[in-house]
Amino acid sequence: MDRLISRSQFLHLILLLLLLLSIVSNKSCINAQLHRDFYRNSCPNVESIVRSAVEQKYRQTIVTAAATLRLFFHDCFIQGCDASIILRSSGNNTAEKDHPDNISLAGDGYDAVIKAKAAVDNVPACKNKVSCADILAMATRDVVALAGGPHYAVELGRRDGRVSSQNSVPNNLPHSEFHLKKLLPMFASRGLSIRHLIALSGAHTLGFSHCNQFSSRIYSFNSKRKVDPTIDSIYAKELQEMCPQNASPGVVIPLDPDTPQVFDNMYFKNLQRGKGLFTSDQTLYTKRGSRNIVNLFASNKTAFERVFIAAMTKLGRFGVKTGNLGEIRKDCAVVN
Ligand code: HEM
Ligand SMILES: *[C@@H]1O[C@H](CO)[C@@H](O)[C@H](O)[C@H]1NC(C)=O
Ligand SMILES: *[C@@H]1O[C@H](CO)[C@@H](O)[C@H](O)[C@H]1NC(C)=O
Ligand SMILES: CC(=O)N[C@H]1CO[C@H](CO)[C@@H](O)[C@@H]1O
Repeated sequence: MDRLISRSQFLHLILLLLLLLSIVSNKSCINAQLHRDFYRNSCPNVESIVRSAVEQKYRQTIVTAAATLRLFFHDCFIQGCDASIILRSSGNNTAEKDHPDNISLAGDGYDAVIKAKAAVDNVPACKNKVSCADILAMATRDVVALAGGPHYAVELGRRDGRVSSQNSVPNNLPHSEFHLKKLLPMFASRGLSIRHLIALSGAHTLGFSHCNQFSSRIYSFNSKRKVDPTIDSIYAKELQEMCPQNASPGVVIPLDPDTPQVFDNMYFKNLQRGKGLFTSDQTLYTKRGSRNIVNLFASNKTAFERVFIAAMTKLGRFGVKTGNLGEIRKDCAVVN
């Protein structure tokens, strides 16, 4: 009768609380703390310092571009973008980078970060102010632009993780033999849509792979067929020539056979012609939903670049440590 609040008022209150809760939790999820001018006061020239160090490294060794881009992807996927991938193994702890899935995380990506960090720390005001995680994010943006890709603004303010364990690698990195069905949830759980997944896979416009990542596609597809029918037959022959069954483990094959050093949308044109190197590449072209997106990116470079930038920005927010979490590592390869 004289209840303090009516049942409907009570329900409204609950709804309001739920709404507030979801806003709060959403906020911590999207990491509103990252922002573009994070170092405006502490190290105002950080972007140009990193860019010139990375540019110098790229001019010396062009594979720096692919190596750095892949490093960023692995870092963010394994336990958030916290530069844990850069830590080296110590004592009884085997770091992420020494897990077999790191194969071809070419040393030049690490080197680019170490050199850029040295350049930043060489400026007295900036010394020990800029995280390795942010340097990796900036260096990645810079190599994409240097290789001919789009230039984009990078959000900053990540702190470096203090843990890197080989045990955190399995299940966190996609494998080359995965089909869309297995790839999608790995990206979705990091807030990345199918469009993001496809645009990010466009990073395979750069760099190289070892033969073992696709040898089953050209030698032992299944009991009936030797060669994966989704591979263009001429391309399959070329791959068999470059990667004989007893190929030395050092042999590497370009992911984009046409323009392996240019960040362009050739990757998507390759998929249209059955020239995706991995199952995880060609699978993007096998179902209509994803094929439409591949076709869009193949025909419209601007559309690809826009989604790529959005996806990199989103990837760059995943699991970041801000505020009091983590640290600013003095040496990117070891915790303080
Ligand atoms: C979609 C799932 C993905 C799978 C299954 C995958 C798998 C692989 C594999 C197996 C290699 C070759 C490793 C070797 O040398 O043997 C490779 C290379 C590479 N990946 Fe991916 N990748 C994926 C997504 C990505 C993403 C999202 C990026 C970056 C945004 C990326 C960037 C690269 C680059 C640049 C290389 C060449 C590295 C080099 O030449 O040093 N990949 N990837
Ligand atoms: C290595 O293991 C020993 C004994 O279990 C432990 O005392 C030590 O702290 C460990 N070192 C590292 C770097 O984890
Ligand atoms: C290509 O994509 C961009 C960005 O989505 C769009 O603005 C433009 O109209 C597209 N161009 C064509 C020719 O469809
Ligand atoms: C660049 C790098 O750290 N590569 C390492 C990857 O992992 C293997 C072991 O699985 C090491 O031997 C490599 O040195």
